[in-house]
Amino acid sequence: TVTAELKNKNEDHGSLNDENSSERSFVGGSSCNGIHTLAFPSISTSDFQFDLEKASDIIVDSVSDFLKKFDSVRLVLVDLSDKSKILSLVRKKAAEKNIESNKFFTFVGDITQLYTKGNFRCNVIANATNWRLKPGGGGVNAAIYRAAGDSLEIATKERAETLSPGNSVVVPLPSSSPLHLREGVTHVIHVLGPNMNPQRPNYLKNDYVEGCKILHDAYSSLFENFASIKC
Ligand code: AR6
Repeated sequence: TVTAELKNKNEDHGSLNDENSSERSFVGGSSCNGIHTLAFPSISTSDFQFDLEKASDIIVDSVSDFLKKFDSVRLVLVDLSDKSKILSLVRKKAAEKNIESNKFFTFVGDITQLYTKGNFRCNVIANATNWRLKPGGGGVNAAIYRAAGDSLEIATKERAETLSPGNSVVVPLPSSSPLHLREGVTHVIHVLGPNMNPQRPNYLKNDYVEGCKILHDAYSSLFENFASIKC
């Protein structure tokens, strides 16, 4: 899988040089470069405290189901550290299931700097959000709102006021947003996963029957919404 990551990085870097040698701006052109790519964090497994073994099973099953239905897409699970437990669990289980490593792989880095820091192009990113779709809090939600600027909050409010667990909403990023301009991200998909943290709303009190169902629904909704975006 490491090889697949590097290979994909290099391919992206190469195509960037061919196309955009003088300018690193995505405005006015297709940022997906023909490969519709979704980068997503592991939903619910940090602040929402969802079990990592169960979450990794659900990620791999959902990815596998999705890739049976769609061609010419890439799904990329992202986390900040190369010591990420969820990344190693998912890599192992994806290999056991023989999931094609050029269509699904893991990437270590900040999801808000995939292009500028990682030379990796993703036209769509997912956010592990809260039910009010509010900026701030912590984790990836705070990072994405910080990187995208105020226009993400405005664009989000035009699409939805709140989200229920297991659902997602697609938000087109205005081309003036720094996340669009610098990173080539055209859409953010907010996803609300199940919450196992007693300090947060909609706490599931360790009910993993319900929790697993909601996490499964969350990934299905995320991937279906991603597939509905025109590249
Ligand atoms: N880039 C990539 N991955 C990240 C980044 C980043 N910049 N930041 C965190 N992660 P979490 P949740 C990974 O806690 O568990 C928020 O306050 C992180 O290591 O962001 O669904 C919301 O407002 C982990 O693997 O989301 C909600 O209230 C994954 O992203 C609540 O937290 C998800 O961790 C949602 O909690």
